[in-house]
Amino acid sequence: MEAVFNAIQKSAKRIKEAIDTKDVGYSASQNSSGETQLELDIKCDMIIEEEFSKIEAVNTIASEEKEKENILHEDGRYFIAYDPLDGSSLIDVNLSVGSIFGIYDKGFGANRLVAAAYVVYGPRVEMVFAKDDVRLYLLQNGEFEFVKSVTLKEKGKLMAPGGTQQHWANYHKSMIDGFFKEGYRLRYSGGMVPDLHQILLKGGGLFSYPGTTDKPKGKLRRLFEVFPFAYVYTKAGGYATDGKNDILSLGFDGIHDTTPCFFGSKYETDRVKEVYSQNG
Ligand code: AHM
Ligand code: MG
Repeated sequence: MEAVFNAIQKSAKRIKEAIDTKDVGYSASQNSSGETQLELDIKCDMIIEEEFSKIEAVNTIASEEKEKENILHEDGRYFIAYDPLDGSSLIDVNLSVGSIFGIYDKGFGANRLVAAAYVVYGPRVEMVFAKDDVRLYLLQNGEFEFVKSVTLKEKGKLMAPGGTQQHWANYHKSMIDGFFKEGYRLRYSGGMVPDLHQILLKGGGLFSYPGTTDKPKGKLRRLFEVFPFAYVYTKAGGYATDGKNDILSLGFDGIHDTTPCFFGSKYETDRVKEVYSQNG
């Protein structure tokens, strides 16, 4: 695991360099969700693949930017699913983006997660690594330095409501309105990494990306995005649900499968489960 942790750190430093130096242009190819890939996405994907290729313990990788998984070392135990540059369309407007990693043992699946990590490329570069606990690191003078362990409070103050409101279910809208009436403050950038990072570091709240009339299974991908953050939030003392089930109990159909998802502290996620068990 130490080697995987180091490979993530090396990738993050190289990706930061790529973000700082590479011109952003559109490439001709599309990823498997049908979006035009930015050249930078592809570059970041290659960086991570290169770093994991050097680690014998990594059996297979699956990337949001690749249609299929890729076997690296048949005798390795770890299966790693990653989103190399989440929210990459935000680069154009100079908002924060991130990389997300789910580290699975001997095959993919939420119940096989043994660690998860993400990196935020913002005014500073920070990494959160969750295994037994959740640890925050800051990139300083070329090295990631441990800052502190992170835990969520029982109840927070921030609300990050994703998805197109026009397509929200009425009960979802009432639930979100209800939180705002209780005094929650809107904090939503459109990048799940900085949005979830903010809620985690400020002690709690709710990030949601529900199923909508146009996208009943949500937008966010289980293996690359949702399972890793569910692991981080759960280890930090919070919870992640698809509305009814614990995210960490879900299966998946295909590596690009998506799910509605809600991440937060206990108070807010209990409310989600209550509302969604009575509706939908
Ligand atoms: P991406 O992996 O293609 O960058 O998409 C994921 C991002 C998340 O960071 C964010 O929460 C979500 O897409 C926002 O999507 P939208 O603006 O389409 O609702
Ligand atoms: Mg993504």
